Amino acid sequence: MASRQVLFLAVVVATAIAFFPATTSAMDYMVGDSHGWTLEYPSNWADDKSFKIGDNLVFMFPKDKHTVTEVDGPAFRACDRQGNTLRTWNSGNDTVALDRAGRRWFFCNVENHCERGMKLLVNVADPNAPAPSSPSPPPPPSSSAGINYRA
Ligand SMILES: *[C@@H]1O[C@H](CO)[C@@H](O)[C@H](O)[C@H]1NC(C)=O
Ligand SMILES: [Cu+2]
Repeated sequence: MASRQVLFLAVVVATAIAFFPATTSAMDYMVGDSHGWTLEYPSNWADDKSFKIGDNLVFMFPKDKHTVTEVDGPAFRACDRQGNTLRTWNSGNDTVALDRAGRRWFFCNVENHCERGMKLLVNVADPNAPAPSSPSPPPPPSSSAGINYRA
């Protein structure tokens, strides 16, 4: 009886592992680390990071000096403060949940702060998406390729 319970447990564990492969724990990222979300924000801060669904971005900044403004790609690229704004956070301690896969664009909507480097693009991965397949090799030539039957 005990061994049946052990077997049952083993099946449960194996099933859990099969259904949740390579699930890593969610991360809270302090944007800009010790610089925070300020004019000292290092523009390459995100370069060595891989964001995934479930992670959070925590923006810390002096309230009323900056904003966290989520915009679309064109507004982001142009630092266009009149562009398409999706959402703004301005408490100075703002957690943005990365709750969907894909690109998200943030900048500071104060004066020329975006031009001065307060802009952040994150590319959020879906850890449960199937791994991208490697490019398939070209199909092998069919057996008749190159043969001129009328020769
Ligand atoms: C920021 O907010 C979180 C909860 O939203 C809180 O736990 C934390 O103490 C706050 N940090 C500061 C420095 O205010
Ligand atoms: Cu700013």
